Amino acid sequence: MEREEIQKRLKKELDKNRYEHTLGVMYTAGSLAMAYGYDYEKAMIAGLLHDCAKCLPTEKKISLCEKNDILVSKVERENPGLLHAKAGMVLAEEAYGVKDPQILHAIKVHTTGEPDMNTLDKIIYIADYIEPLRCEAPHLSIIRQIAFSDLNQCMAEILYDTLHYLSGRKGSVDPTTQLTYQFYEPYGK
Ligand code: DGI
Ligand code: FE
Ligand code: FE
Ligand code: FE
Repeated sequence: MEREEIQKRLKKELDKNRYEHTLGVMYTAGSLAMAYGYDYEKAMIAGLLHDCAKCLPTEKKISLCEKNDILVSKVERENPGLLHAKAGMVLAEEAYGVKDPQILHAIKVHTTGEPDMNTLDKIIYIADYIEPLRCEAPHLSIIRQIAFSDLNQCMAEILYDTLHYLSGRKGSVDPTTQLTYQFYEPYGK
């Protein structure tokens, strides 16, 4: 599917705020790609689709994963907000015709991250956090600057704040989020 066609379809599938966030992530991912010499069209497609499964019911997200033999962990079952990443990878391929394994992988890991991410993974993870409509996270202004100078340091800062935020909430931390932080922590300043 062409980017414009994907965009039209997402406008119907997502609620208004989520759609606008998605456009923010698309353009921010494109900008980060330009800053780091990465294929910006590819980054924009990944950004556009990263939350494509966000507005599906939990049951639907679980079934998308299970029928593709993707393991749904106990933590994911108990915190279904995590599931839209893996389900989004499946949906991007099945419903939007994405075949590029790097785009699919970036969607898969955009919520928890994973240790030793590739450039596109980091671009999408970071764009999701810093896009212009995001306003609730702390240190956003410095994190937005770091995003354009050092992707690994930026990962460290975002993960630090995310774990701090999660520690004050009821849901449990996904072990992958913890492992991702352990990997990037040394890059923090
Ligand atoms: O889908 P978005 O809201 O755009 O962003 P996202 O996919 O990065 O999801 C962000 C939410 O996911 C945020 O509320 C924090 C939460 N999250 C990230 N890591 C974990 C987590 N929630 C739990 N329970 N455990 C985690 O490890
Ligand atoms: Fe998301
Ligand atoms: Fe995120
Ligand atoms: Fe998002």
